[in-house]
Amino acid sequence: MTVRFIHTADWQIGMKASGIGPVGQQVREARLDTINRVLGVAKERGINLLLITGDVFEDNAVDRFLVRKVGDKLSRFPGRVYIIPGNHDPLVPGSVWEHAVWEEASNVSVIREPEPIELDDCILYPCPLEEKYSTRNPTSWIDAGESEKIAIGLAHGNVEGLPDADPDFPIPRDAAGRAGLDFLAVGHWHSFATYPGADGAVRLAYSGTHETTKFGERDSGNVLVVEIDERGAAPKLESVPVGRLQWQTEETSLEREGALDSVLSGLNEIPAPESTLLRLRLNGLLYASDRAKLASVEEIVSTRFLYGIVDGQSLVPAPEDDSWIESLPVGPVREAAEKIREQALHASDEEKKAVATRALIQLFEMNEKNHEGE
Ligand SMILES: [Mn+2]
Repeated sequence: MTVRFIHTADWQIGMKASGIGPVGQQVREARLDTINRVLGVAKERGINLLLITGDVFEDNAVDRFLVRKVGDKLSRFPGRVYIIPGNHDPLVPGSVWEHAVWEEASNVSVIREPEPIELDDCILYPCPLEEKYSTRNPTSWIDAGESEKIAIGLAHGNVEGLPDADPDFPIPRDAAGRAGLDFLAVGHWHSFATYPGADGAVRLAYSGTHETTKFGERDSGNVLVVEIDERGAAPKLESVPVGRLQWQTEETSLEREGALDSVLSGLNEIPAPESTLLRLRLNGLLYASDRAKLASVEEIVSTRFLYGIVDGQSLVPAPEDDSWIESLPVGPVREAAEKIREQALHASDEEKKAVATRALIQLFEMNEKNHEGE
């Protein structure tokens, strides 16, 4: 009998989303709203099993109203929900899992013991976490080899071999095969990622977070729809986008005069600016004739998008473009400009160059403003 379920994780409800000013509130709300989209995918496809593999909440101190809201949403799901606590919201005294809503939501099970749970057509092998950090493999207790039903593990941790990852709750890449599982659903890593076994079948995967949490997070904002036809069959996986916000990083190197024109037209091609957080990085050379356009780019980025920031700190004034300095009246301002230009071009380290570059731009802008209306 075919088993179908939704695998999701790392909702991190209550995430601070600091560093993006007042938009942080909208980012927090999106994480909550996108739960509806997750449940919508299940509804559209007639799926009545939802497996949540950890870090539903940012931490155990989040506002209890948020816990109530999440519990309420899940209680209205017309199917079964199984949740394992993750390292952000581990099962400790005073945790979010002590909230009354989890008792009230009769279709929702917060799993508190690493013990098999037998359902009609499959067996779950859950690995709830009870601490923030550990070097133990949370799946090591699972022995599903003798199971006649489809065996599904739920775990939270770092699959071995992740880039830049500490050995925190390490999960071997072949953990599913070792444990005799048909599929091991894993949380913690925010990107969708699959780990094919020697036979090519994917029995271990991260669904990734339902809603992207920050700039630079690849392939997040999805849920995973999993279908397993029978015990031993290769699971069929489909990553379905559900995220509402796009976190986009664009990087452009300005190499010639007028290069900002293509940056401006590129901004016009971004499809949903009202739901996009944009980080535009500019480097290369800035020509005097492009300074006004840079101001336009900055204005558009900061007003058109949900959130936008232009990082032009590493722009260098084009070296041949110093006629404005020569046009300054002879005196201390011009001498200063010449000294700063020297620093911007030839300082011994990059940080000094960057500081001088910014100073030169400021001096240039001050000079321009002084001449406005002339
Ligand atoms: Mn985690």
